[in-house]
Amino acid sequence: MVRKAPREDVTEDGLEVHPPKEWAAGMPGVARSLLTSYAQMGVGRTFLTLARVNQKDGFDCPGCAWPEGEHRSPAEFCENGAKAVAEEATTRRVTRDFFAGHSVDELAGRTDYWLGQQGRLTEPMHKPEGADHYVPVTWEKAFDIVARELRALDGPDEAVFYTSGRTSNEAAFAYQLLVRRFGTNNLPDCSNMCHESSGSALTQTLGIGKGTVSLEDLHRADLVFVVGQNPGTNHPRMLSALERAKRNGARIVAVNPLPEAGLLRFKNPQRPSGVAGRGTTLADRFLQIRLNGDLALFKALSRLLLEAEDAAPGTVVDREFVEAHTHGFEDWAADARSLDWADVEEATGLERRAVEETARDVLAARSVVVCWAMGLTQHKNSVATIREVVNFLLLRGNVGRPGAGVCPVRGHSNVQGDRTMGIYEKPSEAFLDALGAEFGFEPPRRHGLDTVEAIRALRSGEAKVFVAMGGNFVAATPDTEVTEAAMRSARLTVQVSTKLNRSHAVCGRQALILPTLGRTERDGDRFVTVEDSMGMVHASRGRLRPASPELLPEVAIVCRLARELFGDDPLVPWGEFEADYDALRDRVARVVPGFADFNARVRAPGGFALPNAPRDERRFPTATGRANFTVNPLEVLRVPEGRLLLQTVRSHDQYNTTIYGMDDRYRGVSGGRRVVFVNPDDLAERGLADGDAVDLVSEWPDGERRAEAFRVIAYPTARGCCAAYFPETNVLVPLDSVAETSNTPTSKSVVVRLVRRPAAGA
Ligand SMILES: Nc1nc2c(c(=O)[nH]1)N[C@H]1C(S)=C(S)[C@@H](COP(=O)(O)OP(=O)(O)OC[C@H]3O[C@@H](n4cnc5c(=O)[nH]c(N)nc54)[C@H](O)[C@@H]3O)O[C@H]1N2
Ligand SMILES: Nc1nc2c(c(=O)[nH]1)N[C@H]1C(S)=C(S)[C@@H](COP(=O)(O)OP(=O)(O)OC[C@H]3O[C@@H](n4cnc5c(=O)[nH]c(N)nc54)[C@H](O)[C@@H]3O)O[C@H]1N2
Ligand SMILES: [Mo]
Repeated sequence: MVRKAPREDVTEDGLEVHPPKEWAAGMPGVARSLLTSYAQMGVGRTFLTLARVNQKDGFDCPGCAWPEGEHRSPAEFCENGAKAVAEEATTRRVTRDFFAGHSVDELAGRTDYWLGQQGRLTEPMHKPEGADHYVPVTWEKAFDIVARELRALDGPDEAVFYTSGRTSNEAAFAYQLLVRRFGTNNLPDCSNMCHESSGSALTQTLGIGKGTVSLEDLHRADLVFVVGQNPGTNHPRMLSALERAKRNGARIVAVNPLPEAGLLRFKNPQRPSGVAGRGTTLADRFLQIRLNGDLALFKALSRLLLEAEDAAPGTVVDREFVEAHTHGFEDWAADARSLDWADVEEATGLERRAVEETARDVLAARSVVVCWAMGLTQHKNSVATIREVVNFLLLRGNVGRPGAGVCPVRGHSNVQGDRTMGIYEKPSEAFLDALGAEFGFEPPRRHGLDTVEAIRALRSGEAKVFVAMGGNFVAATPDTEVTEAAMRSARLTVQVSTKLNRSHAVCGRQALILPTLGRTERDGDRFVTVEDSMGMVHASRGRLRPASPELLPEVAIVCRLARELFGDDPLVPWGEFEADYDALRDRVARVVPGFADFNARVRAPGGFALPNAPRDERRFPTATGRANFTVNPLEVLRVPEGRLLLQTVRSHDQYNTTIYGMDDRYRGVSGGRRVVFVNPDDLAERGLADGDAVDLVSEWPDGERRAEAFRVIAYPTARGCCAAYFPETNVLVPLDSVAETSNTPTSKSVVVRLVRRPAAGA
């Protein structure tokens, strides 16, 4: 399977490569964000909009899920948050004339960048079966088409309802209710590709699928690990929290194959010293680990802690905690003690001394927080790796006390809230019981399809209708060629979207685009709510005039579709929900634990915190009723001779599949995205050099996959590893290469070989 570079990527002529930066944010960050905003929004709108980001009476930044905290500065946004806002608040528009002028096939030949640059969608559009263009359609007709196709199915499980993570709590709750009332749990979401591994590992070990720290805990920690995460680009406001922790005396350990700018040094744009000075050195220790080496690292650290305990019994292991609150310690400890150092060194690429020094950091710290993101979640053994992080923390009682705990850093701004509202293909019995009791129906009990399973079901024809509440399914999912073919075979695809993207162009035989409001826009006098990465729920109120008078809020789209589908529904007052989100929130309050008195509490400034049993009361609602130590065998990922391990990452100029621009400033790249970062020694071994053109070829039992035409960049990544951007490299990730238990595509460990391309003109 070959993925050709779409036409606009031939701007690669302008590609320039400079040495990577050693610090993040600061003045260039802010100046950049304002420039981006001006270009998209105009000056007045820029100030009006950015002034309202993350303020207590404003809207939640659609950038990431990092919490806001108590003391907000007047500019509580970052460079990349501003880009996310500008992308949504742009004054550019996609109109019916645009669709008349561009066929669906032509749009499929464009890049994600070009598509996103066209602006906001303005009215519902329909591609009838056999047509080559989208044509305008009324909302009534659009809902009629969807309802008809859903009713025509042989059963509700033939439909799939995807969700991306920007959807508000209100829309998510209404949407899952519609889907379950229709009769299926086919509710895959972007989480399946994102933090599903965290959810799986944490639910089993701690009894909650979320983190156990508050922002305050991070500020108070003695030692913070930042593992498999690039906060300088993806969670820039987290750098302020890390800086604050440092001022309070914390040490920071960065674990990453790449020396990411934000991890090394930070200039805080919101403090005068940040603009001019040298900024703060963030990471005290940088462990340049091999891809997939983290399970070995955490196991090795635990083993060293156990040895320290043997040398001075009663001083290292938190016996009281282990005895009172955990299960499985002895089995786990026996396994950890048998760890083979040669395996650790091979898996991590780290010297034993570096691991030993890190263990000393841990021994010196009263309280430890481990933060992580996609570097830990997108591997075959991700769930095991995260369970090993939990073991490491439990050992010294670093869960459920101030300054300590697990901190999976979420991606999309409401991905955590969507899950809390029931967007989940494997809902708990308790949730279904509560939902059924509240609305008087029997929800389906059979578990539904996750993202990878949904693609398989579309491919085999078992699923026929695909509905997406946001996101860009075909571009975000793995195995591009396979997924695109699967999607094109669907009878109907429906995309509820703010902006044009590839999933509108690579669509089913019949397709609908339903344009919706973004976070920044006024929804009458209503507000919605979101939950951040640390379980704080708060209101979000858009202020801008909607991009077009034709747009409907997501809640209205769900409710009107429901009314079309169920007619006069005696059980659910869809009309009332659409008009009055308080009525909807009252129902959430009765179904979802932790939301009692939702309407009153969410109106308090800053919102409210959801209960978190491990954090609040050291209670672990697991199968054993305790926090579980687990045994996770170390299997060193050995790469065949001549191959490299590829990770697919984000550049500084993208939001997942939304490409803001062609630069990756901190990594020193400008003017292009088809690049692959490789260690200079690995290049030399292969007879390759910086600047060479290569194809990336991944190997899998069912065949090879190829991504063509990448420029090699000699880069200080860990040996044996390389990195390139997603979504361009998604074609290389086989659909069946997934994490055990969580079924997350293994986007951070793809075995590839680099194949030199013939010189230009040859
Ligand atoms: N501006 C911006 N913000 C975003 C996003 C965006 O695209 N743009 N996306 C949002 C979303 S949905 C998410 S999930 C988050 C993603 O946030 P991140 O997880 O920071 O995103 P990635 O670019 O995938 O970066 C993965 C990081 O992990 C490292 N890594 C990869 N493999 C390994 C490994 O095996 N071990 C270790 N220790 N490190 C490894 C990589 O070198 C890189 O630094 O960001 C959110 N915020
Ligand atoms: N190879 C590889 N693949 C990956 C990853 C990786 O690291 N490597 N990361 C994975 C991760 S972590 C994630 S989260 C997924 C992301 O997967 P998705 O969430 O599906 O993708 P996005 O690119 O975030 O979706 C962007 C689209 O969302 C729509 N949108 C934006 N705001 C709104 C809104 O408010 N409402 C509605 N209805 N629509 C809106 C716009 O039309 C925009 O085009 O990708 C995954 N794919
Ligand atoms: Mo994500």
